[in-house]
Amino acid sequence: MQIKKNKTKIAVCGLGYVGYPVALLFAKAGFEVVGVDLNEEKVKKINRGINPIQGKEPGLNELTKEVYKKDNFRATTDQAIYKDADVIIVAVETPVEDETHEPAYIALKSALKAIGRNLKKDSLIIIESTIAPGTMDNIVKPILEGESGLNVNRDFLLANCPERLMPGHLLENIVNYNRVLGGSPKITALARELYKHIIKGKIDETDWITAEVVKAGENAYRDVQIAFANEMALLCEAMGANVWKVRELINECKKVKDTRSEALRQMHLPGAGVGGHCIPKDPWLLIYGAKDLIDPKIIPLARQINNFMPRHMMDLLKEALKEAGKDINSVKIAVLGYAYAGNSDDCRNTPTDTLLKLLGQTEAKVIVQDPFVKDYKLPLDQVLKGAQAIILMTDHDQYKKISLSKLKKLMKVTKPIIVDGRNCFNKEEAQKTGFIYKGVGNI
Ligand code: SAJ
Repeated sequence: MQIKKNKTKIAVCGLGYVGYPVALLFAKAGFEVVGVDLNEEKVKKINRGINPIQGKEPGLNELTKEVYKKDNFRATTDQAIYKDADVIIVAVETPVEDETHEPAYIALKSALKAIGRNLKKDSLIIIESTIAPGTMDNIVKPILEGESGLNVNRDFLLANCPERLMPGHLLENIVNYNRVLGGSPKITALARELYKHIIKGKIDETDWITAEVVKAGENAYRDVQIAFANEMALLCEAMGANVWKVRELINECKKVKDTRSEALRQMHLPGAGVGGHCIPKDPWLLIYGAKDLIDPKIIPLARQINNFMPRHMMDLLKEALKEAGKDINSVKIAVLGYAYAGNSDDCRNTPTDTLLKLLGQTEAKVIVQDPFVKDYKLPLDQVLKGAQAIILMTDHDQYKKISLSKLKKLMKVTKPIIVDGRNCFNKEEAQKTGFIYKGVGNI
């Protein structure tokens, strides 16, 4: 097969935050693209030229309009269109089970079955979803071969090119981030021919298992780095140090000229927890690849530490209420921030859910505010009025701008409390203003 813009037909399976921008970029590059999604509403929206992705995504609305005019991209729920596709990019969700942390491949398996049943000879299939190491060999290949009766490499080509996307930067990431491309050399060379139409970043060719381990591993590494910062915060609280000052001075060490890159030396940010669509799940995908073979310690422990942090916010609240001589069951608590990351509306796996569950076990009156999340866009003065404590869970810029004296005036209580999960307020200033202040790593 050859990759030619006016000839190669591309199908994108899954029109979420990965598949939708990828489909648009290939259409913009001049390919005929059909996006397949099971969500009828979403398909209708896309075919009316409406961007289905929520949240601030620079350039995505404009690209939606530009491609809509070119009329070479359409969406459908009809999986039979794979019959005409020369290239099929799979970008469906690959969550892990809450209890077992095992991959939940429902979407992936059903997509692969539909593709296998409609597989065209000599087509190129590329898996962009994040998958546990070994999935290409043990799940993807057998389903595609089993459903199609064709043989990989001989009758069709199969590659793994894991997405590396952050909400809020989708188009920028697809175009500029370096990518890893797993498959046999002939296949990765062909896939490179395809991706060069939309990717400016470097493309590193390797094999399936390496590509799978790199993607899950890079996020597991970040999770461990964050867990270290969180454990440092807990240690600093116990030892009476300010973790933010400690972190600043540790990172100051980067001034020492040495070979390691500064980023590798940077201690990460302690906080109220780790949410999002990838960091909480990818470590589990990574170790699943070695299930029953070895018993990893650091990676599960990092998950445990990071999952503890929203619970620790509750501990800090209880300590502060005790100092204030207040009973949790008779106070109002204002939780600031529901989204999992600052200045985002993305709430997937938000640590705030864990905190709300714990608060829900008390009689406290709890109110949540978040300027980016539809259900919580409440006026701050209404939320703060009469609140004995605020718990800062998400570092939205809006929260950092609130003056402490204004905060105190709005709360209108004696011995007001700040539990600061993201180092948004200055402890000394808060105390001077009359707050009981408990910050993660700085109490
Ligand atoms: N967090 C901390 N401390 C930190 C960094 C993050 O507590 O030092 C928390 C955040 O508050 C958030 C969670 O971790 O709740 C995840 O934050 P994130 O910055 O990792 O954002 P994500 O989930 O969008 O991660 C993505 C990942 N990108 C891909 O999977 C392609 C990750 O690999 C990136 O490193 C990360 O974006 C990034 O660099 O922003």
